Amino acid sequence: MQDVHRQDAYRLFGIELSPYSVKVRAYLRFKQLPHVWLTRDASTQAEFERYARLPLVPLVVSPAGDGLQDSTPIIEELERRHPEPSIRPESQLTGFVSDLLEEFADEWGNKWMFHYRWARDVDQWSAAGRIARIMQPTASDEDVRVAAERVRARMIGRMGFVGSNEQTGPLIERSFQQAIGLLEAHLERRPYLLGARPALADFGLFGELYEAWTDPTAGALIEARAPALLAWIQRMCFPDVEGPFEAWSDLRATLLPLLRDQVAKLFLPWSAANEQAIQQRSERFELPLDGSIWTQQPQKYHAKSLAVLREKYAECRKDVELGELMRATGCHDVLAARG
Ligand SMILES: N[C@@H](CCC(=O)N[C@@H](CS)C(=O)NCC(=O)O)C(=O)O
Repeated sequence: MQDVHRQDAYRLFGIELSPYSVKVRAYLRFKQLPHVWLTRDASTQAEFERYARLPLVPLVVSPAGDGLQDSTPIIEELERRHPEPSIRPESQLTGFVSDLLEEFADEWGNKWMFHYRWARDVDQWSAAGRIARIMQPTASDEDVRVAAERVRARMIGRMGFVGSNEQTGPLIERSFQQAIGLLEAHLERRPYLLGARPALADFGLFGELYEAWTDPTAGALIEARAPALLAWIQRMCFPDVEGPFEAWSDLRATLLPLLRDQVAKLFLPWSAANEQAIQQRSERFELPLDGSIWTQQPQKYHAKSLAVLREKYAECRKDVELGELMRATGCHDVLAARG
């Protein structure tokens, strides 16, 4: 049994159904950093509030007592404190591709997960029931059912925040199905996205795809169509170094289509339109995407992480091969724009 009072370890406050929480947990496991997983519930709320600036999980409290939030900065800070084994390929090009895919996973991949989880009755009840039970492990079935109904209503009400609605639902589902096909082809040949050891991109995509796999509808799609992806999801629960990162020339054939057909065609145009809507203080934005019209209210958080991604791209601007790849895939313009 884990000693939940241990103060000489990282304390990770999370929820099993939160993609960003399981992303950080997989990272801590990979780094073999001593840590305690704490479900954020009534019993841990007081400690959570002492360290959290935002009411969001995951929260990591270090043994020295500093609180870290937001999965990407959490991982980056822990990488600085504990550099080995590194999750960053030595090549600047693959390193940036990893950053880009992580951002794509956190922001666009989250739409797949959230949409599939809350769009249909069967998935809503599965997730709401699990959340309600985790929050009240000793409650009666009847109390859990009542709590699940509340969770279900609250989460359905939040679908609009990630842009899932009747108009966008079919596009989100097409994007997910295409993405798992592309990832399947890529992961048939290697244990992790960038070779024989996990990179930042693996942790980001794992969070979303692990959660999707636990849900009935998205999980059935993964199981039916993507056995290598499923094996990767299971590997990523306890990731390990199995060998070196691969050269871009080896990754290119099956990773380029993901950058071109998903990151450049869907995610980055959406990012740019979302950013513009925030700047113009619009309540909604619309853009043509994949043959239909995307419409949603702007997502504030995302504009900040897009700015960070652009800074990372600017830092790599001397890498000619990266510039060529970003141009060839159609990613360059949004990444190089001033914002
Ligand atoms: N960008 C943040 C997102 C964190 C986030 O959205 N967390 C969700 C759960 S996945 C949350 O805490 N929602 C409010 C709640 O559960 O009370 C990260 O990467 O950590």
